[in-house]
Amino acid sequence: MIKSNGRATTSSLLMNWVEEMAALCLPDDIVWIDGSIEQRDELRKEACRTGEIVELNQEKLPGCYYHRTHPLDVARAEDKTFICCRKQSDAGATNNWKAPEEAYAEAANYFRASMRGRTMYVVPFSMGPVGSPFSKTGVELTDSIYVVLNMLIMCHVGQEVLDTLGNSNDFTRCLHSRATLDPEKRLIMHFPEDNAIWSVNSGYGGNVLLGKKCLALRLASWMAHQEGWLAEHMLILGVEEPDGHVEYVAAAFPSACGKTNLAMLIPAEGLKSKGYRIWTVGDDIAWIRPDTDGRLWAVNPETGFFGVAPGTNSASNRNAMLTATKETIFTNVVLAKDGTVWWEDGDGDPPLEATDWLGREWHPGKMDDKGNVILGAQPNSRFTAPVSQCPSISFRREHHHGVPISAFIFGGRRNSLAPLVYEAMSWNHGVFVGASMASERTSAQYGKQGEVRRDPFAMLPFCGYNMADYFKHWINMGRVVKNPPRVFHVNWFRRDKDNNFLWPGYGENLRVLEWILQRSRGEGRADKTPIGYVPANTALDMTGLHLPKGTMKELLNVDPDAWLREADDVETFFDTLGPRLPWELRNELEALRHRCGESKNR
Ligand code: GTP
Ligand code: SPV
Ligand code: MN
Repeated sequence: MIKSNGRATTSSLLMNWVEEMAALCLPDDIVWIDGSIEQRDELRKEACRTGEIVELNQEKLPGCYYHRTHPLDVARAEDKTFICCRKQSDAGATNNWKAPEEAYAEAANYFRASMRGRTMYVVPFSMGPVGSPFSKTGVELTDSIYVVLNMLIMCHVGQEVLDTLGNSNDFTRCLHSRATLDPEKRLIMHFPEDNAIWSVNSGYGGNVLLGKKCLALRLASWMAHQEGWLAEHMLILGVEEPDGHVEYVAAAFPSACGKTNLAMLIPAEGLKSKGYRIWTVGDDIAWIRPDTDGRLWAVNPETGFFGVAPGTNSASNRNAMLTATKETIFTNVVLAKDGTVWWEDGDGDPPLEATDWLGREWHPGKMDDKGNVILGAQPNSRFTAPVSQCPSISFRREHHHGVPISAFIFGGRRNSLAPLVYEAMSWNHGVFVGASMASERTSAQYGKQGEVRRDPFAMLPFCGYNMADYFKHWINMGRVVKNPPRVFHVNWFRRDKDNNFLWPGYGENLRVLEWILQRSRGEGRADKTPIGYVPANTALDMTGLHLPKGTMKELLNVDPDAWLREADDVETFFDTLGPRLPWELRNELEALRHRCGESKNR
């Protein structure tokens, strides 16, 4: 007989499903998460007792906790992630696919009795404000308190969600079990036609916080395609001008390529006198809808940041550091003896006495047998912190309609080729720029680091349907709105011959944002190149930033030969996407080749 803390819902649909899943996973207990502080505190105590989390120094880091994932479970598992729709062609060439019946049966083998001796937590959650017409409801069943505590930060959770849901069937059924954490048996499966997600044998963020990448991107992108909106891997930020006018941009960069950093930008010293202020609306996911005013409006469906720790410090991202000072969960960073945390390129000196992310004794400069320095924090270690604690959080964050978008920005890590910034020549060209995005692989995904891979719209791992259809959907979106935003591409990561970054990045990126907003208003001087418009000489305000002579020229340089090679590579990629690839993109590709050829002959 399963114990339970009582019916928290009158919905027979929900009760039946919870009972059905319990009959599969066989938990000892079922606990409904009500969203109260009292219950959260009980769960924290319980997880500390079992060692699932560690309480940090409550004087220095009030309400903060520490967690280590399994050493083989530190990033999203893209090769174990599947879209399980009836027709394989609807998942498309970029997604792993399994037939739904087969997928359920395979995963059920791992879920069966996986919660014996454990508790099943029922987590009702809302992506977006509870009850807003733009929000989506989910219920996640999980055997991990770590997951529950993260969900409490990342989205709206609790009784309020159940009350709003009532007896409706309109919720995403999310099932998660750590099971044995066996990487060979790990499966992250999405059933868009059933509005369901099954995740088993992982305990890492993006694989298990099912409201985030699984619901808010993979399933939501499927829904958005059918319903006429966009679910995107984008940050949203507002730039406030001295007169109080705020304009908003949305930017897509692949994982660990600077969304959180840009979303929380603090204006560079040299630009302070201009009086700009940056407002953070979101750092990872944007849901975007056309509105009656002929513009696109965006909301951030999350209430928390799940940010990369290494590299985050008071100089690179002061707002993130200030956000993560309380009520924060730190995962896979260095745990100091005094109950504080540290990570590479963080604040302050590394602790002399500490344990590393693997739980081993660790000290600064520790080396392995081969003389290589041992990192204390896992490169994809993260902090989970409430957005409400962010000093730059936008007052419009919870607004039902969100914010109107003036510009879309695409970007990635490119050692060479892509200039600091360029503007697309039209909406369709902008879609081409998004579709042909590429970036060096980072620690946020398994695979060879540094290798350049195509990552269209930063959605390669997150588009829940056929990528070619997704491109067409973007092309169509430009037609349904009267004033589509202009589209830009940025690259903060271009390097010189000695492999140093040419651009200082971070707060200095505001110089580029300023030009982007000028261009969207029809101002800002630009030069036409084969790939689009780049800032004209002296069009970027460089007050207070002294780059070595020639650097700006190198940053904005467009090499037609290199772009012709790029065009070949893009074509090879497009060819893998199958027959549904929109002809408009093939036209854009040929136009790019033509312009590069012309510029060579000039
Ligand atoms: P996900 O949470 O995985 O989606 O990542 P993200 O896109 O939010 O990336 P994040 O902002 O956490 O940045 C990842 C890494 O990029 C950090 O190590 C940053 O220090 C680095 N980074 C961010 N902005 C810049 C920049 O302008 N220039 C340079 N050189 N590095 C940057
Ligand atoms: C990303 O990898 O893009 C992230 C982290 O934002 S995760 O939630 O793990 O997907
Ligand atoms: Mn992300």
